[in-house]
Amino acid sequence: MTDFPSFPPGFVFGAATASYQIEGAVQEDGRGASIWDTYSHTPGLVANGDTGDVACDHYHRYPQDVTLLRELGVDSYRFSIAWPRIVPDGAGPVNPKGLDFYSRLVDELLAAGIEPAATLYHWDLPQALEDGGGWRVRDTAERFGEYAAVVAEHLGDRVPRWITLNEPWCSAFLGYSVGRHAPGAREGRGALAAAHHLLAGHGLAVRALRAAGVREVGITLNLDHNLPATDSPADRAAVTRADTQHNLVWTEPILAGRYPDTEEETWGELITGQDFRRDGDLELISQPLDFLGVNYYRPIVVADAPYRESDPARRVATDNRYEEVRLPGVRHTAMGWPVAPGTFTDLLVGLHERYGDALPPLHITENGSAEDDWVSPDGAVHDSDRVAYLRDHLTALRAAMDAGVDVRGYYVWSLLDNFEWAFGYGKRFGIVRVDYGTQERTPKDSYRWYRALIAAQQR
Ligand code: IFM
Repeated sequence: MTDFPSFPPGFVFGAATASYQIEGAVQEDGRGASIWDTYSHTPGLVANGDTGDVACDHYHRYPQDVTLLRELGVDSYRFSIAWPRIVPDGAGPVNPKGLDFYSRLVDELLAAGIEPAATLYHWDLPQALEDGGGWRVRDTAERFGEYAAVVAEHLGDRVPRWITLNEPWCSAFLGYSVGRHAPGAREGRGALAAAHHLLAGHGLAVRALRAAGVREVGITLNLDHNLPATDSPADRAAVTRADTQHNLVWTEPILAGRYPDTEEETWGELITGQDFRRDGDLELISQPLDFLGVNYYRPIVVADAPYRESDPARRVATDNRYEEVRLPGVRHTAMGWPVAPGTFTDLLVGLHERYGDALPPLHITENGSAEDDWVSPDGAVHDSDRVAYLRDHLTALRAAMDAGVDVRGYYVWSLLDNFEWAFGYGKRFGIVRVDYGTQERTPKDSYRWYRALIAAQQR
């Protein structure tokens, strides 16, 4: 008999996915091109030359995937809407067939007794908007607000929980500074402008969703728990810069209506002048939310480091004079990420302590692990490392709740193995295995474990 952590009645159990990672059908029913189509089709950028062209073929197989969700027993399913399916050129005509797809998905979920939770932006920006400057320019934020209004008008009555952006850190910094995500840019001020315009776009989308009268509005952040490699003042200062770049750049404007007071020491001359900020932006960005979505996977151990680029004119926004070092003595997942569940508790408790009453209730909108799992001769996938990861992180979550953090839900990442961005299909996060040759779905041991955990709760 397994001992499961228990959660209060009403706690939401869910599973999550994202459009480009699972849908495929990139040229069907009027969908426009996204920056991920362009990026993945550029030779050398994605492992193995993988693209999202077919992915898990969810666009055609969504009824089967909803059946998997129903049999899993989840209360809610978090999916994302592909902006280029709805507004193929990013601005201008709306594509009714794109809206129809999500409408059918939502109806299928509701018929299965599952609450839809929709993310408006999980990184698939219409390519036409990138051609006009992408998130570097204010126009993209304005267009995002318009797109949010269209989607909310059509689905707002049936989708109770809305997430404006998924992990804007990745959009701004992996996309415009590190260059490991679409559009693959390596910039300084461009990335900081992108961060600000993502925040402004979030604010405009919140307005649009509120105007449509939807039930719950939030944003999802991938918050990092940064630990100093040593107790030295230099490593501690490096943690401050890492915290600013990963966390405070989002949480300070959204939750406290201010920019981080550590931004100068983090970005130096890149942040001075800030001509992309406008009067009234902080009010727009800090509109009250019904929940904050937190995605958590691993701690980051940070050590002080010199600038990677000696020429200040060539520095990018993530060149914050720190480097990640390996956490000794713990297992690492197939992503090379350390498994240290106690840091999940610490992150949540720290967030609660920092923001107090200004912190809305939390939903853990992603948590999970990539493992090198395989189909055994008995036809099953015995992913015991993933089961241990999920068990230990749910236990750590429960500990944070016991310490006073108000957490209302948990979504496992991910329902399906899927396109893991620049890593392609080689990294498997699913609790259901996908055979990309046949599109066969095989629930793993972790699926059965999660199902049993949900069934064991007092509802
Ligand atoms: O696959 C991603 C997801 O798209 C966003 N959060 C992290 C996951 C694992 O890397």
